[in-house]
Amino acid sequence: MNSKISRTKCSETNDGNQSGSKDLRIRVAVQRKGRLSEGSLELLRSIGLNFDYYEGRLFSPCSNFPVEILFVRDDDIPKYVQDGVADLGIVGRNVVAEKEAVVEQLETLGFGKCRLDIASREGGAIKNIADLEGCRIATSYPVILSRFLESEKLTANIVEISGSVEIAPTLNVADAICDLVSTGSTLRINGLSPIATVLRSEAVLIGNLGALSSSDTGSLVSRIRRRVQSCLRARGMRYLMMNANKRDLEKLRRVLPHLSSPTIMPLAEDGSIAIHSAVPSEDVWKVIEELRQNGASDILAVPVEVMVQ
Ligand code: PRT
Ligand code: ZN
Repeated sequence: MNSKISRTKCSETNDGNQSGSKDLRIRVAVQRKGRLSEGSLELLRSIGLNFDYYEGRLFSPCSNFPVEILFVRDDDIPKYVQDGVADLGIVGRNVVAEKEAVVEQLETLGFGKCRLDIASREGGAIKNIADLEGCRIATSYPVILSRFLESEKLTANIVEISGSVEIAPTLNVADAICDLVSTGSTLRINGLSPIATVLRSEAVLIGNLGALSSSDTGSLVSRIRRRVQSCLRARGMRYLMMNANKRDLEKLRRVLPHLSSPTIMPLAEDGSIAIHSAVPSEDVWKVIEELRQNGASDILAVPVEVMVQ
């Protein structure tokens, strides 16, 4: 791979206006087709990037921001970002660790959550980590597994398999497996049960080491990162709106989390007020119930799209 591929010049300003001023595009690499594709595209759209996508496409330029989206296999993303072929990438933390990519992990994105587990036959002889000594373990993650075994001071035979790792014990290719697990149903169907978690993973935004500080693309990379941070913050929040009598204000204030002071507006009806406040999504029902008990009425909770601090 040519790691020094030149950057595309485009005739847009940072806001996408056709002004004639020359600027650079940055590249964001995402999984072309797989478990992370939908979440990655949804995130890029929610940060305001406007682009076309259809299956089989390799590149998509954005019409309103100097970004080009690169659709590739997830395994290639860490190296592309490390080598500067892409400035940013969205990929599982497990792949970054396996490829030993030298990149900056900028944000954890909250989707594609899974664990890399070691599992053995249910009711079999391997019941805990110590029992793995001298065993054969099938995996697509030999680098992560060998590091784990080393840290546990165990010697085992790693059998590298590229897919359907879960059938290795049935085929007598291995005594145990080390594979990704999300719901656990693949393990159960194959008569396996987990004995240890090697790594917890989710999709992460990674950046080329020089990308944030680069004099040409650094500010674009920072803008994308800030937008991602704002969307992630917003996803964890609900915006609450309610009506109340002014005399209940102090009680209601105590119920609302102290993240930011609520907005309070007088209503046409004498003594009535409207109160607006952002609340963490996980607490929203508890807060609504307490607000109601303390005199609030007509309570609305709506999702927050963007939250810039
Ligand atoms: O073609 P390409 O190389 O791009 O894709 P891929 O086939 O290598 O990857 P893909 O799309 O399967 O997964 C992409 C990423 O999604 C992984 O690297 C993880 O970061 C994340 N992810 C989250 C998972 C899972 N959950 C997951 N459950 N990746 C794989 N699985 C598989 C697992 O390997 C096992 O076969 O799902 C099965 C177990 O699932 P449960 O629900 O039965 O436990
Ligand atoms: Zn892959």
